[in-house]
Amino acid sequence: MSIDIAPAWWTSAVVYQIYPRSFADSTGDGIGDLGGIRGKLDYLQELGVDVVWLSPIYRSPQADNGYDISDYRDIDPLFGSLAEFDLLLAEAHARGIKIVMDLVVNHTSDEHAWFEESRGSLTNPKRDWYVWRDGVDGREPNLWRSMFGGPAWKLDAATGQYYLHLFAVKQPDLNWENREVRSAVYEMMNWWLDRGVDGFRMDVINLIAKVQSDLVGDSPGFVMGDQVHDYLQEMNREVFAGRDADLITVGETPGATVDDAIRFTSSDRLELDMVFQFEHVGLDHGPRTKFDNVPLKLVDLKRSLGRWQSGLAESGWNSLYFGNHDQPRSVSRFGDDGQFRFESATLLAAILHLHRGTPYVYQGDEIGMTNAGFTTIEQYQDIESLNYYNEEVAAGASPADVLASLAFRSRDNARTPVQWDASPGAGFTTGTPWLAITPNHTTINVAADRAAGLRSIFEFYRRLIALRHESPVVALGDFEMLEPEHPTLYAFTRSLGAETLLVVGNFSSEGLELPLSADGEPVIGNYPQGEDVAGELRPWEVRVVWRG
Ligand code: TEU
Repeated sequence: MSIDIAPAWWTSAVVYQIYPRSFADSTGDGIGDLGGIRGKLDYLQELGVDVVWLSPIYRSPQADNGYDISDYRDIDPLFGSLAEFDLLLAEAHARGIKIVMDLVVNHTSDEHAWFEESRGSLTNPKRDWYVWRDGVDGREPNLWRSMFGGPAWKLDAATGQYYLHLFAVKQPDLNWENREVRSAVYEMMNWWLDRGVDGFRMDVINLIAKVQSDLVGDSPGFVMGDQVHDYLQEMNREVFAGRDADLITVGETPGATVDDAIRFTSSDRLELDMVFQFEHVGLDHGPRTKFDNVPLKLVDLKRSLGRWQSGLAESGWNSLYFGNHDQPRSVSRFGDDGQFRFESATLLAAILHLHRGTPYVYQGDEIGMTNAGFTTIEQYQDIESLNYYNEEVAAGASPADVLASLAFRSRDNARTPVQWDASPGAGFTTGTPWLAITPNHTTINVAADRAAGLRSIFEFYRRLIALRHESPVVALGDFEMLEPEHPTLYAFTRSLGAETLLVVGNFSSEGLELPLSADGEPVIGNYPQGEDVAGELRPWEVRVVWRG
């Protein structure tokens, strides 16, 4: 690989995602807030992360926990105020931590002033800011389904037209074909950047471009319009051009292929720095819905991630993630959250962080938090989970079966409060938490993990993050997958110049005989050093060595 220009700073950076309502509550109302985040900046600095991405904190009716925004230029009072946000920004920057905002501009809340005007009348100047169509034969304009169940269109009685909502009814899609909409978004982005934020994570940004001819007729489902690339290039010219190079943009792009990602992220195209792709988190989804579980085969995971590694090797850049606020907890999904929780959480961390790309740590993963273990529908709050339950039960499914699906796939699994200590409020709140705290917080919590010495998952993450900072091989080295057909071994090398790093991990609770030599100078591993068993990996063992 030849590097003729200085690599971007984010090639050696690690991002930490905060889901504010579940991170830390400083007021006792049971909901996390900006004061809570400020109180944990030392913790994040110790972990060593470079960037914090905040899930939405804007003013919002909270129909989708803030992904339904009613005012892009204010902080929801649940979380604090603009003044407190400025404090957070200054205190984070003082510690060398950047702050990235979630940018949700495929849709707004139906309570946003823009939509209230738009729905007012057929002739309102903002009518065309959203996607309005007449019905066809007394029903919706096309056959699209909302991501959260039901048709993607809602009839608005006042004007007799339907508006498009790819997500909840309360999340009407903006019409990006309209130049005024785009300008209003760019102006708002500039306003935040002028305030000092360091970039944006762009929610479902590939969905902003609709194929116009699909909007009426029998188009069965959304397909990304090619204009998305024009929009992003325009955004670059109007927002990012001329600003310093320390910013970061990451687009969330469900359904994007490797080829799409190359177009989004090749540096010469001036669109995005990187995207979140979804292929590897769909491998265990059933054909009908994501709530049908198909046991994941490690060879499929390796084939998928390996293809993204080689696909973006020459141009473009990967983001690396196993979990976020929409996915189950990674240790419960890909590891063993019982007997081998420490081993599998650290194995997953090492595998992820040593791929080529920018790793994203989801809050709580750094202490191996697990799925929620909810058993009744009353425990759930997530709109997707509740809609799914109601639809399935209405269609005749047994509630117990639906609850079993939610227990492994619901987004609420990752949204339970961060477990800071063993106290009744888990150190998260002194009040009643908005979503139940996982009972295992009495043993799985930050305080216990930090006291666990060699078995601290936090400490293992801290070392991996430091390794990326220090080692050009980790940041930039070429990736090569080894033993792709092995059912339980995940093995690869990273190499740069004369240096090669070898990573071998055992994705099973049984011992594994190594089909390759893992000799070399130890870098990091999750079993006590010096006790390696030659030619063998113990349950969920990961071993990383420099190869001479
Ligand atoms: O998610 C978009 C998305 O496509 C999925 O991750 C989705 O949340 C779900 O898993 C579909 O089954 C983004 C946000 O991350 C999510 O929290 C929001 O609900 C959604 O957009 C709408 O803004």
